[in-house]
Amino acid sequence: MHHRLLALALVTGIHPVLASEDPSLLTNITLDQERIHVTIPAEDDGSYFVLYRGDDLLSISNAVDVGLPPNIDLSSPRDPASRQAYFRVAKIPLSESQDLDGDGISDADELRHPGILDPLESRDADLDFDSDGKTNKEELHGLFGATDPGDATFASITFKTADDFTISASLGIPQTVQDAASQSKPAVIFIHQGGSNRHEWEAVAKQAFREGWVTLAYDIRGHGDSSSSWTNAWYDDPDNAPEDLKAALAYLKNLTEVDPERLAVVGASVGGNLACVASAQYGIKTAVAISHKTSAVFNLAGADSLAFRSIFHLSSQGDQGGQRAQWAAELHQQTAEPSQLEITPGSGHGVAIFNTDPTVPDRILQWLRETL
Ligand SMILES: [Ca+2]
Ligand SMILES: [Ca+2]
Ligand SMILES: [Ca+2]
Repeated sequence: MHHRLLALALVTGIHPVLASEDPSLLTNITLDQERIHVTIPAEDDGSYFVLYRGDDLLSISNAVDVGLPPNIDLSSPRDPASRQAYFRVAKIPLSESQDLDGDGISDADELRHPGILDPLESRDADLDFDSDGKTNKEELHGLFGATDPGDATFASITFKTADDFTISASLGIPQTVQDAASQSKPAVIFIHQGGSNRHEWEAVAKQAFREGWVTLAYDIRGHGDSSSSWTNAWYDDPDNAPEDLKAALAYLKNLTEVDPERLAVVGASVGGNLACVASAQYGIKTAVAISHKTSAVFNLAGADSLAFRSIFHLSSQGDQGGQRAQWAAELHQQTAEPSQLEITPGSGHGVAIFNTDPTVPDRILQWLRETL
C-alpha cells in the first residue's frame, strides 16, 4: 500500500499555497519504507515548522512533527491502512509559540530542550529528567525564572569487582517518557587517566546525560574513592584494571533502564586503552579512546591479536613527542568500520586536549549519536 499525496499545502502567514501549484515543493517530499519525509530549506528567522496530517482536505489538523531551521526534516509514519493522506506545513514564529501537546509548556520551550522535552508528547511535562526534585515544567516555570531541566545531579554509587575491589562511581539515569513503556536507553561509561579520578569526565558526562543516555563514570581501583592503595599494575596487567570495567558493564547491564546492546566506553590514556579492550573483547557497541597506547592495549587485553570495531581515536599532535598520535593512527588502521581518527593541535594528554580545542567534546558526542 502506498500513500497518494493528493495535496501538500504550504501555509506561510495566512496564504495557503497548494504544492500542485508550486512543483518545486514536491521535490522536497520523499517516501521511504516507513515514513513520508518533507524537507524544508529554511533560514533561521525565529520560526518553527509543523507538519499536519489529515484524512481529508478540510481537516488537516493532526500535528505529526515539529522542527526548527535549518535542516528541517519533518516526517510521518506511513499508515498501511489508509490509501491516502493530506499534509500541510505551518510556519509559526517562536514568539507566537503554541502548545501543541497541551502540557502547559510552549512548543518554543520544548524545542529549546531537545532530548528532554518533545512538543508532541504531553507526558514529559511532569517528569523530572535530571532527578533534582523539580519536574521539567516546574523548572521552566519557576517563580524566579526558569532553571535548567537537564542539569544532571549524579548519584554516587559503588559496585564490587570479581576480585573484590569496591569501585566508586557517578551514575546518571535520565527520566524520560520511554521509561513508562519500559524501553531501555543507551549507556556510556567514562574512564579517567592514571593519577586522576572520575570527575575529569563530569562535564562531558553531563552533556551525554542531556542526550537521554545513562552515564557512569567510575574511579579506577587505587584512584579517587575506589578501594586499594596505589599500584602501577593497572597500566597493563590484564588481571587488574580490566576487572573494574567488567564490573561496571555488568552493573549497567543489570539496570532495567539500560539497553545491554547499546553500551559505549569513553576513556583517556589508560581509560582509552580499556575502551579499546572493551571494543574487542567485551561486546560493547562503540568506543572513544583518547591518548591511548598500542602496546598497553594488547597487554591489558592479554592477547596478541584483537578485532577492534567502531572506535573514535583521538590524540594530540605533540603528546609524548608525537608517539601518541602514531599509536592512535595505527590503532585506527586496525579498527573495522566505523572508525575515526582525529589528531588535535598542541601536546595535551587525555582530557587536557579539550583545553586546547574545547570543541572536541562536541565531536565525541556526535560520534556517539551516530554509532551508539
Ligand atoms: Ca507543550
Ligand atoms: Ca511536551
Ligand atoms: Ca528537574
